This record gives sequence, C-alpha cells and structure tokens, in this order.
Amino acid sequence: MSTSRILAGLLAAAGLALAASGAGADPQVEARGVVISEPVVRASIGKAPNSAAYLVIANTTGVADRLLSAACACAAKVEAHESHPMAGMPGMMEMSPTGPVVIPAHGSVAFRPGGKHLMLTGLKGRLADGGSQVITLVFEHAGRISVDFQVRSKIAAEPR
Ligand SMILES: [Cu+2]
Repeated sequence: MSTSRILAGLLAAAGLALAASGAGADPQVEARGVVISEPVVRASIGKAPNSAAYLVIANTTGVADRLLSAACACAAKVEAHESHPMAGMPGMMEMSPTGPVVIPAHGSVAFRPGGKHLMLTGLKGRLADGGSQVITLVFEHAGRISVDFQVRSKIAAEPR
C-alpha cells in the first residue's frame, strides 16, 4: 500500500471521528462500510412490555447488505417491523415483521416512527428516558455491530 493511500485512510478515519464528536451530533457507528446514525429507542410507556427502536443504516460499499437479525439484553426479542395502514380501518395502523432488510449498495434505509422499526418485545425492565441500551445488529456482510441507542420519550418522526 502506498504512503498516500495510508494517509487518505487516516484522514477519512479522522473526519469520521470529528463528525461523531461534534457538538450535538448524534452518536454514529461505522463498521466495515456500514454506518449507523440516529440510534434511539422509545422510553417505556407505563408497564408496556414492548418498545421500538429507530436508526438510519447507510451502506457505503458497492455491495448490497442485509440486516439479518438484532438483539438486546433488555428484551426477549428484537425484530425488524414495518408499520402500515390497516385495510378498511381508516386511521389505524398495524405492523408486521419485515424479514431481512436490504441496505442497498451506496444507499441507506431509515427506521422511523410510522415506518420501519426494530420491535423490542418482552422488555426485562423499564427503559427510562435519558438512558441508553446496546442493541447488536447482525448483517450478512458487515457482521455484528453493537450500537448504543439513546432512550428517549419523544422521538421525531421526520428526518432531521
Ligand atoms: Cu412493531
């Protein structure tokens, strides 16, 4: 590997670190070409045994990847879901498991309220606003990536 290549790699790494540590910046995790940003999980509502987590997954590589599974020590199960309007029930939403979620080459997929989310079922304790929870994501190519999700009682639906 040439010296200039190494330097370019170091600069790219430094740039990412700066972006992640900027004032008010969301925590961002990069591993093997997959970049996770805006990781948040909804704080528990009353004694509800379920919650949902949101994030944006970007794939900087030229090969499509797939989110195969996810897990959290805080829940019995974590599963990718998609919300959609209920047929014949105006204003009502329902949701169903998506199966593996494709992250296109040089593309990204947003998990946001009202759309895709990571469903946490069988919570083992209350998720308190202001805390954090590690959720481990498993990708077909990028492998396992553990991400610190911020616990929030209010979560914006729209991209920021
Ligand atoms: Cu769900």
